Amino acid sequence: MKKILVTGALGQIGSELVTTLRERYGASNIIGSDIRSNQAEMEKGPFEVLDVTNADEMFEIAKKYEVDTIMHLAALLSAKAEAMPKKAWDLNMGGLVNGLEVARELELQFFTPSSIGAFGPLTPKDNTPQDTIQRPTTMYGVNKVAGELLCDYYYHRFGVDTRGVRYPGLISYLTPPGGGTTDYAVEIYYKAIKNKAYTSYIAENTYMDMMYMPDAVNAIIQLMEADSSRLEHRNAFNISAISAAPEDFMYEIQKHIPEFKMSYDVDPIRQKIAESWPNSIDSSAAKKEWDFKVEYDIAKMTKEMLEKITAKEL
Ligand code: NAD
Ligand code: AKB
Repeated sequence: MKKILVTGALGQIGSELVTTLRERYGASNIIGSDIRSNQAEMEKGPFEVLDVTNADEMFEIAKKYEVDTIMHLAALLSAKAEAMPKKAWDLNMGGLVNGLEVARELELQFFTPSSIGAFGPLTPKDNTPQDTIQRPTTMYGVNKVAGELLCDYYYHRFGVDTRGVRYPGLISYLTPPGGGTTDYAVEIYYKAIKNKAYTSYIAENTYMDMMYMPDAVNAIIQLMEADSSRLEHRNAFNISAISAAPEDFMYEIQKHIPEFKMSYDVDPIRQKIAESWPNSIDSSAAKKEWDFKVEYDIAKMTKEMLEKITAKEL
């Protein structure tokens, strides 16, 4: 039976990952943790207030619960990291190295996500290969490339079973996104329902990879349960479900809300980040090495997002 410590568990991914893990492995075997607390979450299973930049605290909690795995999610996302680069470095790199050290000392399996943000303007933009040029121009991207290399290093140097994916922009209705460039693809659904209109801060014809949260959570489980001997890459697997620009979301939403209108008021900072990322990435290494697959395309996701948000807002 698995025993897993999840950091950053109250965030967009963690809040859904913890629920799925508790269903799969038993509530008492999943220890949620975050720098903040949440009474409702604390009542559903073990939960600890943990600042990942505190190495001793992370070690003590992992030891106390005798976990065999850390899923490390605590981080600052791209737009916030660009606004607070030094804080991003301290959290994104400091938290990661602390997690890897705990995994090394206690011989734990370790998962952490990288991002399409690990690519940059020199990376091939279409069908971006698994192994390619990575010269990101954002602090978030610098953190993600360094993190991918650090996870590889801990595997090769110390034998820590590190695994990870490069997530695209994730779309979900349960917990709002934490300050990224792809957040528009979540906001658009809320505004479509509330105002029948959305002003996009990302320009028309700007393509980025996206994925619906249930597929993103399943990918973690698929990868962590995969046969280790099949994994040639281990960390930073490209995974994607959808390549879309703002107008693609508009067309899909209009199938359900015909009066929905879209306008543009481009934010130069997030637009520049978006333009430095790929249009679409190639997930073939993940498919080959651990049978990565998704269930949701943009049409199926849009239908469910609109239904779930409508039910939630009632
Ligand atoms: P999020 O911003 O929604 O959640 C991050 C959580 O970390 C928050 O609950 C926050 O309270 C917590 N946190 C902040 N500082 C902390 C600290 N010092 N100690 C402990 N917890 C702290 O982020 P997310 O979207 O859930 O992302 C999780 C991971 O997935 C990150 O590494 C992110 O880069 C990566 N990722 C996310 C996406 C996406 O679209 N959501 C895409 C690619 C990669
Ligand atoms: C962000 O926009 O920062 C994230 C990501 C793709 O890493 N959603």
